[in-house]
Amino acid sequence: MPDDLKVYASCVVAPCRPVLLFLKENGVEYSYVEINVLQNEHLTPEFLEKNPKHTLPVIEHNGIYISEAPAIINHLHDTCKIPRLSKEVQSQVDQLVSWSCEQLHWNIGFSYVYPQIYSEFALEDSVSNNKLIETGIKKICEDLDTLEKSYLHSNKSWLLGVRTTADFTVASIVVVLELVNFDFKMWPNVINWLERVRSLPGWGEVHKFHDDVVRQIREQNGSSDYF
Ligand SMILES: N[C@@H](CCC(=O)N[C@@H](CS)C(=O)NCC(=O)O)C(=O)O
Repeated sequence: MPDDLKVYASCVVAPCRPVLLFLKENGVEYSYVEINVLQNEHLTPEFLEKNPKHTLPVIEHNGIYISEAPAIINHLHDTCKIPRLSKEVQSQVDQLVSWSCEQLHWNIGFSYVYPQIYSEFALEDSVSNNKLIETGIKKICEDLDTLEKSYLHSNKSWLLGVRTTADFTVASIVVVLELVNFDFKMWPNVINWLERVRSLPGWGEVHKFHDDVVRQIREQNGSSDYF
């Protein structure tokens, strides 16, 4: 168990959740510091000293600061002495964790969901913003097709056949689509897999804020699918 592990995270930032799930799943103790991004707490001089790139999550461990969810998970693996899977499987896990926190989060978050719900992520003129969202949805459909057909085909329960960190990491990013009431019906394997991941211990606690927001959105839209 690492000494003095502090996690700086935000309940609205999706890539924070895989780190929290990883810590909970492996019983690692830590102290939690909520950074209110809506009030720009990640842009204060104190926070920029911890992470000049001002992204969340960040961990502080024995005097060093680490950002980027995949690097944090990798660091925790070693310092908490959490057993690695076979080299072959671990490389596949690392590949999916990096992909989800980079390309998938870029496509789902910054190119589709955030420009629709946060004004600071929307492009100034509405034509360009609509173009961004149109391109975003095409990439997201490709990403969901990849999950559906290349990872979750043939009744596979988990992305890599066995449950790994990749499942809750990829799922934490995919559920960001719920913030715009996205309809997953073209991807039934993804729907079933999301239900499975959602029932894992720790998921509900870590996603409480997200789930509450989604529930409110669904109530406003009169839809009760999923919950
Ligand atoms: N690749 C990063 C993604 C983290 C990320 O995108 N964080 C965004 C959340 S939307 C953030 O902190 N944005 C605040 C900013 O960039 O000022 C990771 O894996 O940690």
